[in-house]
Amino acid sequence: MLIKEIQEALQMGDAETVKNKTEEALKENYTAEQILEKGLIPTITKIGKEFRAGDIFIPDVLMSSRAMHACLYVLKPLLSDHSQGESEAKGTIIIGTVAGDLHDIGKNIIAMCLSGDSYNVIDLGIDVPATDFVDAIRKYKPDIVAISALLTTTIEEMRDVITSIVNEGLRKKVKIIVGGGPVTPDFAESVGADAYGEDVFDTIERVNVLLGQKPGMVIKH
Ligand code: B12
Repeated sequence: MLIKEIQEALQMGDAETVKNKTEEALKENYTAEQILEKGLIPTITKIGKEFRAGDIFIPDVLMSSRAMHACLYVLKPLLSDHSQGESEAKGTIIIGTVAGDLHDIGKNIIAMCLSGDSYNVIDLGIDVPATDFVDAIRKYKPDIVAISALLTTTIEEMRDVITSIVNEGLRKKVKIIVGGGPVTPDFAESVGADAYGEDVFDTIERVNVLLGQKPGMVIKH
């Protein structure tokens, strides 16, 4: 019932209700993972379809996106945060959305869940130029570089990022995983990535395989 209320408020772009209902659901012992998987992701996917069909418009999407962030804000502290120390982390991951692309809902969910799966995640944000990915590899020495893009006009930026990593002699030091709406496994291969992640669960699995780690979402209660 609460999940349905969260979904309805998300659809209406009512951030305050989404936040309150998320808090209520947690008190009712729903897990952060359940709220994400059963409440948020199906609704935002539905909103995407409606946007594509021309049934709703950018302001509606923006309102829902703000409401989604209100929910993620409540859930974040409940997922284990490994950004403060590497001692118990399974590895370090830098993640960002490519230059020219402002979409970050999927990236944020991926970042949060990887953090919940005991990775130290450094989020470079949106509209990240290739040079910033390269600088971040030098600075943070990550095991994995995760690249997001949601537009057919920006997925080619992934190629630029990977080419820059190669040109700077850093390619052998990192594994690269890419994802986002228009990205396909074939595209991922063509740009020289090591893996493609379709959704959050697929991504966690692939990251664990890339680094030879065991899965295990760690949710704090
Ligand atoms: C929300 C949204 C917006 C919001 C973004 C808000 C935000 N803070 O992110 C706003 C309104 C700003 C926006 C703007 C635009 N958008 Co928009 N947007 C969407 C929408 C409706 C939903 C995207 C979303 O968040 N989905 C939910 C999340 C959970 O899914 P996801 O992002 O796909 O992420 C999942 C996977 O892809 C994967 N994943 C994602 N990233 C990564 C990274 C890695 C490393 C891995 C492994 C996996 C992974 O895991 C995630 C979790 O399951 C989509 C429609 C759709 N169906 O996707 C259009 C869509 C992406 N937008 C589109 C367009 C055209 C635009 C605009 C150009 C519109 C305009 N005319 O101005 C601008 C571009 C702005 C820019 N420069 O980036 C088009 C793209 C078409 C195309 N093929 O290129 C879409 C597909 C809508 C459409 N059909 O027309 N948009």
